[in-house]
Amino acid sequence: MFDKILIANRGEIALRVVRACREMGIKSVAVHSTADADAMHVRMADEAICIGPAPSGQSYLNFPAIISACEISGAQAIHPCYGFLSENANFVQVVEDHGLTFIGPSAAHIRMMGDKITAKETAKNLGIPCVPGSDGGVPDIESARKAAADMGYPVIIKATAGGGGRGMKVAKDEKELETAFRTARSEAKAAFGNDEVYMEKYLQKPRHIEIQVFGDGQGNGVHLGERDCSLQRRHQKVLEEAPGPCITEEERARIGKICADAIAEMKYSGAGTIEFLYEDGEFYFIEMNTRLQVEHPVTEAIFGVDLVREQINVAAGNTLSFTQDDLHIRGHAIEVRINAERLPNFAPCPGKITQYHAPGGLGVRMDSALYQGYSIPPYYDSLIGKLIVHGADRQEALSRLYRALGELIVDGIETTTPLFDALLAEPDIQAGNYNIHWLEKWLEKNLG
Ligand code: MV4
Repeated sequence: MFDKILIANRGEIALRVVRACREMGIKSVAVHSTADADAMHVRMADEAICIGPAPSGQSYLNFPAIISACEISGAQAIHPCYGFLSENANFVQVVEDHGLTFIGPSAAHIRMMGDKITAKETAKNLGIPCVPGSDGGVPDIESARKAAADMGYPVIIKATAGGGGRGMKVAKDEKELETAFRTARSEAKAAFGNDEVYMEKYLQKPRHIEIQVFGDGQGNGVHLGERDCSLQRRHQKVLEEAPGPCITEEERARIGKICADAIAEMKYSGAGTIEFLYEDGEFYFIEMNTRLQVEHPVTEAIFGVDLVREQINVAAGNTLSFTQDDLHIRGHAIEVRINAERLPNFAPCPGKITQYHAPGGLGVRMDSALYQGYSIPPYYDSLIGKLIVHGADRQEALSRLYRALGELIVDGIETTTPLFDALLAEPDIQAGNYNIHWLEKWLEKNLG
C-alpha cells in the first residue's frame, strides 16, 4: 500500500480524498494555487505545496509542477479526483514515466473512452446496448443524408472529441440536416481541434441513467447500480439520486451484469461510469466516464462502500475488496449540488462566507470544504458543497432532504439552495417523474 498520496485537485473532492487517506493510514499531500492557500483541503492534508498561480492552466493542470511536488514530498501516487487531470491520458503517461502511480484507469482506457466513436464501438463489441447510429464517423453531407435515412429522423450529430453535451446538433428532418451537420463540424473544430462527427437517432424524452462500475485491472468487475441524473441545466447536473426511481430490480440486474462483465473483459481498473439514455424500458449507451464522479456519494450511501478507498486499494495492485454478491442496496439517496450562484440566472457568485452551518443528523452528509470566513475565489467552478441524504426509501430521503436544507446556512454569498426548496414542492419531483428536459422546462416556466 502507498504511504503517501498527492491529491491533484481542490475543494470538496480534494477534502473527500484527504479523509479516505487518513482512514487508511496514508499521508496526504495537498497541492494548491496561490488563490487556494487558505482552502480547507490545504489545511486538512498532512502536507501542502503551492504549485502555481490562480489560473488552473498554471496550477491544477501544470504537469511539471505536480510531478515535482510528488518528488519533493515523496508521494508515490496521485489521486486526480474529477475534472482537471482526471481524464487526461497524456498526464497518466507522464505520471507512469516518472515511476509514480495514477489512481485511476490506464492511459489506454482513458484514451479509448475519450474518443466517443471508439468508446461506442468498444461498448458495442462488449455487448453493451447502444443508440442506433452511424457506426463510426460521418465524413460528409452525403454520408450524413444516407445515415439519417437509414435510422430515421430526428437525428443528433455529435463530436467524437466532445462529450458532456458539447458540440451536439439535432436535425428533426432532412431540411435541417445540412445546417446541423456543418454547424456541428465547425463547432467541433473550434472547440476540440477535431471536426470528426458521428450521428445517432435522437431520443426525445429519455432519462439519464448511469451505471457505477468498478474493476481491478485483473479481470474482476462489479457494478454498483445506477444513478438517475436527468435533472440537469445546460448539461450540468443539479440533483442526482440512487437507485433510479423508474428502474426495476430486474432491469438493474440485467444492465448491471452487462456493464460488470464488460469491465472484467476490458480489464478496466478503478471507478468508472457507463452512461445511458433510458427510454421506454430500454438502455442506450452514450458515453463512459473514466473517473470518480461528483455524484458518487449517493452510490456510497445505498451500498455502504467507500469508493475512494476502493480506488486506492485497486491502484495499489490489490484485487477488488468485494464481489457482486457482497453488494446490496439499502434504501435511497439523493444529492443536491450547492453552487455559489445567483438565481434566476445561475450567475457565479464568489465572495466571503460570513456564516456557515452544515446540516447533520441521521442520514445526512455534507461534502464541502467551506468554513466561516472563507473567500470563494472567482477562478474555479462554482460547486461549493454537496448535500447527500439517505433514507430507508425515497420518501424518507425526500423528507430528510427538506429537513436538512432547512438547517443549511451559507451567508455572504448567493447559492442555489432556494432552487431545491422549490423543486421539493413539485409533484413531479416527489413522484420521481422527470426526464432530461424536465428541469429546463421548469426553469423556463418558473424562473424564466
Ligand atoms: C443524446 C440525446 C438524445 N438522443 N443522444 C447530452 C450530453 C451527452 N452526454 C449526450 N447528450 C444527449 N445525447 C441521443 N441519441 C440527448 C442528450 C441530452 C442530454 C442527455 C443527458 C442529460 C441531459 C441532456 C440534455 C440535453 C440533451
